[in-house]
Amino acid sequence: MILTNQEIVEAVREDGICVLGDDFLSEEQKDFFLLSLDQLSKNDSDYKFGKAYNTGRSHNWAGTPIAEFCDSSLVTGVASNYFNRQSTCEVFLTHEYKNDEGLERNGFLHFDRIHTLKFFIYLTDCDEESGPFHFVSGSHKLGKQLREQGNLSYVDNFISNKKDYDEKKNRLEEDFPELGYTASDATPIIGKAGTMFVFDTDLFHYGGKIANGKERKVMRLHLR
Ligand SMILES: O=C(O)CCC(=O)C(=O)O
Ligand SMILES: [Fe+2]
Repeated sequence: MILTNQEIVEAVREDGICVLGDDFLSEEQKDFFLLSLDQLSKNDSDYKFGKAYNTGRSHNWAGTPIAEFCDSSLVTGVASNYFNRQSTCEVFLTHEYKNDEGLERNGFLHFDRIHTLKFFIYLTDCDEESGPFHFVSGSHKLGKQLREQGNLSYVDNFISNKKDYDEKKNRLEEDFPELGYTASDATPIIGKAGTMFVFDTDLFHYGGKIANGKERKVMRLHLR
């Protein structure tokens, strides 16, 4: 299944997401991404599902396979086509292995409060029990409306703005019960290590809720 950047962008515009499959990355790339996460995992992290690291802009990885991937024609081509302007790329690495501290924000069916295009890669095999990413196809159109309505309530004061961000409504079941969406409306993406997909964060989605004894490792690129 070889999709052109144009086809990927069209799918994301239409459905909010495009699943690219599991044969885009070389063994070297996967090994390096995993090793990078394992190195970071020595550091503390305040993430209820395990460990999560925002490693900042991709240039922090200059000269490594991570920067090389960020600069690939796939990532840069899809991003420039989607945004029609320059964008920035941040690299996140996460390891989900805990389910006894309650639900982290990404565990609730939600759209993101900051509009982003994300490249999401499973670095470990992910089955139904390993906290797969779930999504509601096509929901990004409603998600965009809800996000923009929320933004209108922003006030022009930086302290309130920050507070507003923390309190900003983005969870379907808690904040918009009248819409009737529940986590059970969402479809999981199951796949082996290397499985990659691209989504617009206005899409209703959640993930990271692993079963006992299971784990999931992920690399995400945030483009905006
Ligand atoms: O961990 C997941 O599968 C969901 C992550 C998420 O909510 C996001 O990347 O915006
Ligand atoms: Fe999210």
